[in-house]
Amino acid sequence: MTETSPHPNRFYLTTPIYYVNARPHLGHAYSTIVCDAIARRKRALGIETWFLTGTDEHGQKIERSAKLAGCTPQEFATQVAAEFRGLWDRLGLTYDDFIRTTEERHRRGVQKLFATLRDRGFIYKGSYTGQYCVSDEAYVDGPPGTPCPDCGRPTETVSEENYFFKLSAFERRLLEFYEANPGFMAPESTRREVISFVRSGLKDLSVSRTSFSWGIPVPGDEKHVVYVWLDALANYITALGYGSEDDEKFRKFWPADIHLIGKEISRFHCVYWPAFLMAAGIPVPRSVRANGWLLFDQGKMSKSRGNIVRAETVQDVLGADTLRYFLLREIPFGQDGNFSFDALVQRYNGDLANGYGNLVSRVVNMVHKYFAGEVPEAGAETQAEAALRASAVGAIASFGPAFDELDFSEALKNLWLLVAGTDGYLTANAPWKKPVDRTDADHRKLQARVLATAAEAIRIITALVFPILPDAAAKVWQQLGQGELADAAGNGFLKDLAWGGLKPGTKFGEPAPLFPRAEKDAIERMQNLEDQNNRTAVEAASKDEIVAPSHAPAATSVNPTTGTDKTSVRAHQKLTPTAAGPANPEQPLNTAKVDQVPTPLASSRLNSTPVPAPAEAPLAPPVTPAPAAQGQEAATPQTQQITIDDFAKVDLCVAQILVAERVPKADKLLRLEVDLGYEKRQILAGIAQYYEPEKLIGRKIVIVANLAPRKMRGLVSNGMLLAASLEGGAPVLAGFLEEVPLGARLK
Ligand code: ME8
Repeated sequence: MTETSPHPNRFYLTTPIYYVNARPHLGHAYSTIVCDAIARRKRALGIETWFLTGTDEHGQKIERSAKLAGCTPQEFATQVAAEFRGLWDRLGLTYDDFIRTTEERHRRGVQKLFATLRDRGFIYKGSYTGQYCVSDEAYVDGPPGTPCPDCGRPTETVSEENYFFKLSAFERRLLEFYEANPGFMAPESTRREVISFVRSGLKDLSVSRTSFSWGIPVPGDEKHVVYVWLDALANYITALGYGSEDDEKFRKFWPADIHLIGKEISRFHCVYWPAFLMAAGIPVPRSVRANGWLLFDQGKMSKSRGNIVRAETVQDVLGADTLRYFLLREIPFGQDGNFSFDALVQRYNGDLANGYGNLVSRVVNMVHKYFAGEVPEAGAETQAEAALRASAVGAIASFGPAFDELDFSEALKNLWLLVAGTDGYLTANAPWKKPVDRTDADHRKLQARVLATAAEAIRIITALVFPILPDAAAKVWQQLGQGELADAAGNGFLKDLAWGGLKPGTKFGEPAPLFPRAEKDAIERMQNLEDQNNRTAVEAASKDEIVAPSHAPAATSVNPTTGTDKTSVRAHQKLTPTAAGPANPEQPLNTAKVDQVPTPLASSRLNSTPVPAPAEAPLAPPVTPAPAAQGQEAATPQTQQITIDDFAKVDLCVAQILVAERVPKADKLLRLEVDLGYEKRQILAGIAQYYEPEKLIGRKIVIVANLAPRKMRGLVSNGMLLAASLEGGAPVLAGFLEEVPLGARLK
């Protein structure tokens, strides 16, 4: 950051406020842990620090999630917000405030901001007809059917009376601002992306919604709720008291020094937010810093993809410090990075157990053993001590700037050179071994010199690493006889950190293990904890769910239009990819079978051996074949056999229908918007004659997700759904009796 702070001895930093539609996972923990490490270092430098986090609880997405969960949005939000807060507390994160956007203090502040923007002439009434991505809560340019450019999900068409913010008026001003403040946003990829977005032209932005009500009412026109991003971004000032009688903190800490965010929300923070603030006459934040994505199993870790790992799992097996160290050391800040249990255990054993932990334990134990736990007088330095001292002094000089640039990985890598250097110094001087050519007195001198010097190097390492390994550092501080690290940090001990602080005669604390070596089963234990948690989540969800007959097109599924019991015909049907793929999409399903597409369930017919499924991902309900069906099975023509590799090419996924509507002038086609968890899509299906669109909403189906997109009637179909194709009858959509997460793969 190059800008001069208006309050150099204060620091205000924020995390994104997290949507309450998903439980917290490692991705959220990553951003929050980064902020916690920064906040700890700032405080330890004697800087008055305010660290804010919280939850984003309004908007259409949350309203819909609550509806699906069968509770009110407020109940839903309260439960998930408590989980976020609970996790931050469990991980020992030192946030100073946790804001929920459903709080009164926030409502008041948002309404004041909205009124200020309106009074200053930046808000006008208009109407918006266009596309909206509910998942990102973002307006999208383009005709109906345009996918969201950010997440790729299908957008919904919105036509509403809205209030607009004159964003277009800020195009020049924002570009000038970026130019004058090169440190405002980072990394460079974010900066380039944002600048090119603004350069391509800014349109006025709709800042209210009228088609749903879960939000903050627009002051003076309560049928509108404030657009959720204006609502959410304002948390950074409402939490400080903006809009209330007591705005002392706002005056003290604003503008923020760092808004730390994930890279996908840069536009909101680097374009909309400064524009809102400029329009309201409020100073803009000093910097926005974007972390890259934590990836797991090749994709961005996210609830919707179903590839999450919980922070609790890592904490329970290897401790919270290990998680912090891994995230900050392994992933260069700003870049995407892979998370894997393997890499985690490797770092743990290599850097913490065998590295820092082992070094501390050797030195502390030797001081106890040879000097009754009292730091000896080091005596005169030799070249070896001078070299180690120089390394430590270098570490003090370089660690801070790298850390403050958020280059944690580099900072830690260099600090670990000092760990390795100290280790090497110990080994080279072997204070535990007296060579035959040395007198006792000489050896004693060497022991004193080496152990006092190594202990001092450990003190420096510990002080520097404390923001990243707070628990371990506190233990080492005790062992080095330095007392409570929390007290030292409260007194700004880092500001005066210099070589030579460990005084002779200091009494060491008892040695205690820091990072016991992780055994082979650590990975398995973490994996088991995750599996167990996934199973519990699925079971909990299935208990709440009322499985209506229309959700269960299996053994006794009923045709929604005719009411016919399908048991007798089910057996000789195949689950057939439906609609958008093959020859004539308008052809009724029962005659448009797509046998050439291999389907897993087709190869394990409904009335034959159940498909082997992993316990955590129930596939299809067990099917008891009806006698008649068994008889018919033999008559079913056998399809060509395929190999498992052939089958693996077909991506069959669980999806949920969000929107279903008839396609004008196409009697057989329905336009569906389905949620795969990790993304939303539009699919066209030739089932309009058999299913009432309204009855399909909320239903979970199976789709072929990797079918090449196809255009029909001017609309793009992205995949096809599976249904049992009945000779001469209606198709029956494939579904599940048990609860299955969206995006679960059928395999
Ligand atoms: O976007 N890797 O909330 P959200 C790295 N409510 N960081 C990740 C991550 C991953 N795989 N997954 C999540 C919202 N994050 C809005 C923000 S702010 C005024 C409103 C982190 O629940 C990262 O910081 O989708 C990302 O920006 C944030 O969680 C998204 O949280």
